[in-house]
Amino acid sequence: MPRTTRLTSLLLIVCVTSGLACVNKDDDPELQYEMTIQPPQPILAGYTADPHAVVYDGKYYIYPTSDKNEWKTTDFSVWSSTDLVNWKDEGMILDVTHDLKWATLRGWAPAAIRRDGRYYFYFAAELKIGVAVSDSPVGRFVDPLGKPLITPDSRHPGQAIDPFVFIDDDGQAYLYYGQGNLYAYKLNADMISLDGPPVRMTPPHFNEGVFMFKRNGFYYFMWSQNDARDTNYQVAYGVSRSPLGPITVPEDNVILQKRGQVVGTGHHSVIQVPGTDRWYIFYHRHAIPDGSGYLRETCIADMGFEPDGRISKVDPLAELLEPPKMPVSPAVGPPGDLVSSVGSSAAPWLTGDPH
Ligand code: FUB
Repeated sequence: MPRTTRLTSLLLIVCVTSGLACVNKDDDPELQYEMTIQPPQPILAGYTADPHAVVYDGKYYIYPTSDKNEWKTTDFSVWSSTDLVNWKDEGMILDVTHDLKWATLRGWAPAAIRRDGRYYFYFAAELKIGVAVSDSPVGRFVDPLGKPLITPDSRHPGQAIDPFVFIDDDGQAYLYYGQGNLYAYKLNADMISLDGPPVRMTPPHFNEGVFMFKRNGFYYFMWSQNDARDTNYQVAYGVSRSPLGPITVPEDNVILQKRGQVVGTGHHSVIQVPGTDRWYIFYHRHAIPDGSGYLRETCIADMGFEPDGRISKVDPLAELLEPPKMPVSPAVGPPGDLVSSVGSSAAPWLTGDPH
């Protein structure tokens, strides 16, 4: 029996035998016990959020939002690691205030990818989405367009924030984004222009922070629910057979939510250790002890799957299991790709109506 369950049972027995009323939420022994658990340490120094993790050539990188109060953020930096535990601040890669012609503030929630030896960095600034390019994963990045790639549009309700980029096995690239609604554009091979209008593919209870990866032929779409300032900010998912949906949502599809002192768990990303079926989730929480929805910190946790392909629940109070050594020849697919190396399996739970 897990230690928490043992303790809960013990406390419940005490409640019953002593006649104490244990119904008040503040008296819930499980919740009280959870509050005593020391949360894992954040992995990046300072206040950061919306961590987007990638793997290039056997090295891990995290591109986060550099948090400032009221989300008045002005620049982006990148961190690198070879072991997922020790992270080096590689410095600023884009200064929103000085490097863009079309925005000076509110640089939020980036996404990064490599194609043909060039590195592409998608980000929101002043509720528009831009793209910047570099020859190195640690920048600096330059805006090749001199204007946003995506601007708000009354035909597409919701905020133009929180981009996510993905290149499928056939080479087609997609740019997903949105708050309130989830949209997907096809990107041209140049990665800095859009191919046609967007597809709306909003799943139920979607708020923002879309992320997608592919495993065993299924496209796993993940997103954040509720407002980022809410302690109930949490991560949910659905799956599709296509990169453009529709998305089918399984029952009980929230896989990461507040627990104990850890609240506001969301806007995440996922990496697969190349050549393995080991997965990690990177997410932010309200900084402990004095954070908020504006002052957050980046964390990592193990992520896994049930035998039928469902994503297992992530425990934000669990310490990281020993990270695997990065394989010497890492690439299963292109570096930074997320194609699984395990065989395909049926997903009998994938029977609900797609959205
Ligand atoms: O970091 C600013 C905003 O907060 C992001 O765009 C949202 O996803 C939320 O995390």
